[in-house]
Amino acid sequence: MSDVASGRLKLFQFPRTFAIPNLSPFCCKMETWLRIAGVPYDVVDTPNPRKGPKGKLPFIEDNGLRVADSDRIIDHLRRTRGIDLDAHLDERQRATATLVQRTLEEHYAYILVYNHVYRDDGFRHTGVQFNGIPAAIRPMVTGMIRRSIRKLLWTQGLLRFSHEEIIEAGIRDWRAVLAFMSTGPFFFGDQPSTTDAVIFGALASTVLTPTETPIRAFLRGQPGCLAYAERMRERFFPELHRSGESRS
Ligand SMILES: N[C@@H](CCC(=O)N[C@@H](CS)C(=O)NCC(=O)O)C(=O)O
Repeated sequence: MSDVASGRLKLFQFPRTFAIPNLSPFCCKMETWLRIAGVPYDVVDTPNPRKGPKGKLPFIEDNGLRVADSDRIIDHLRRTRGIDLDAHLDERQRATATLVQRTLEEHYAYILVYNHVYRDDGFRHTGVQFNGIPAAIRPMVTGMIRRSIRKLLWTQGLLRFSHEEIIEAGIRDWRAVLAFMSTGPFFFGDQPSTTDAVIFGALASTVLTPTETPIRAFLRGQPGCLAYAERMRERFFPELHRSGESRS
């Protein structure tokens, strides 16, 4: 049976690395959302974001229709499948969800790129993300990617600050997010919501990967924070939890 006939959704994302769903917070968010919602899907590993409708990952293909951007994909699934992970949230929680998302996706995500890709300390580990590229051209391609990241971070403004200032800004992002986190098991209490997918995306990439930074150390030292990340992984990605036990 063809994929179109079976109606099974395809999720295009970077190949998995480490014992987390994805190094990309947006790909991790998307796959976590699908697991929380119980939507069946097949992963298509795509090291090249240019293949997507918006030149970024993740994107999906649903009955022949390609949709890019994690938020747009969630909207699409809400409309076409009637799934709303946030139906139980009140107005204040919805406002908090937006603020948390903006903090992590529009600010902290750049700090993640800075730590994982721009800095040699991070790239030493995360360079494995590019192992799918033929060895002969890998140094050239990764060099190009890292130069474009440098340009992006300079234009965005982050690189105008010292390393210490960038780290301090990242810790400030997380202090703000954690100030609103319930005692669990999920961000808003008993039921998971889209916010858990957003947070797990950024948190897994920070605390369950080997790139050592003061932000990672700070988060690992916060009561319940590492436990939350591990609980999310265990609950929604049990196959990764088992393989990550000895590594994280
Ligand atoms: N707003 C998008 C952001 C996606 C995004 O920035 N993806 C990054 C990976 S983390 C990407 O594909 N970057 C490649 C590029 O910009 O060339 C979403 O929520 O899906």
